[in-house]
Amino acid sequence: MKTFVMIPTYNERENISILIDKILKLKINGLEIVVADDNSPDGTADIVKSMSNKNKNIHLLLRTKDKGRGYAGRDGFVYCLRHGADIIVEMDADLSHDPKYIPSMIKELKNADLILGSRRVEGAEEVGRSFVRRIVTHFANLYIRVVLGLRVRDCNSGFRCFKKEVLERIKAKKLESRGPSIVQEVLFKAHLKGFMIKEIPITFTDRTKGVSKLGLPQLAAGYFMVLKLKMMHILGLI
Ligand SMILES: Nc1nc2c(ncn2[C@@H]2O[C@H](COP(=O)(O)OP(=O)(O)O)[C@@H](O)[C@H]2O)c(=O)[nH]1
Ligand SMILES: [Mg+2]
Repeated sequence: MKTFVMIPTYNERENISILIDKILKLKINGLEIVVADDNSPDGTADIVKSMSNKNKNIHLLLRTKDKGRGYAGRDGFVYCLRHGADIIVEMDADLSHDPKYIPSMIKELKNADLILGSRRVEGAEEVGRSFVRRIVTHFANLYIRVVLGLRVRDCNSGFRCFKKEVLERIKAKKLESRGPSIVQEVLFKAHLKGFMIKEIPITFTDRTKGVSKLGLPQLAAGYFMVLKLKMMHILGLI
């Protein structure tokens, strides 16, 4: 069994090596780590490159065109599938997602096809997030759940563990979100294909180093993408 951990990065030089070391310490069998970096000006890719020179299980996917969290995630998924992944874990680089949950996420794949590290189920916690950010996330979540008809409680979680079949069947290569709405696009398409989705509680800790890339334009594009996904579904295109 090969488990690929796929991490999209943009300007994460203060976080990425700490995260990779934490993941390696888990000693997961058949582990590969793929960092999908959009040629970050802060040199994140150089750090990953030098780590990958010492450890062949660390891969740098350096992207120089079509920047964006969504496109990077899409290419990261495709890379994992092409390199023989059985299980794919997707997570942020900013240490908001603690790798300690990865082994239980993998175990939970016995009971579902897609496991979400969730901030909105019993036992979950959010640490260090501003009130404004919580409110934005709360309403975004409500909107996504209503428009897309999802029963998932945390539709914004980018900490997820997939059986490879999920990414194959939703045609990872054809994912179309440029930005962070890829999170909802993947979730909605997996839901439409009938895959079983399960949430497990996590403690989410807001980043302490580097800055968030989620601004108003990305948020607006995300809301629009959710509507577009709904329209495409109504029209029978997905
Ligand atoms: N490759 C790539 N990664 C990105 C981009 N924007 C954000 N990311 C990564 O996506 C993850 C989540 O981004 P973040 O800025 O923390 O968003 P937030 O958690 O919603 O505030 C982090 O690992 C970022 O480095 C991008 O344009 N390209
Ligand atoms: Mg973050």
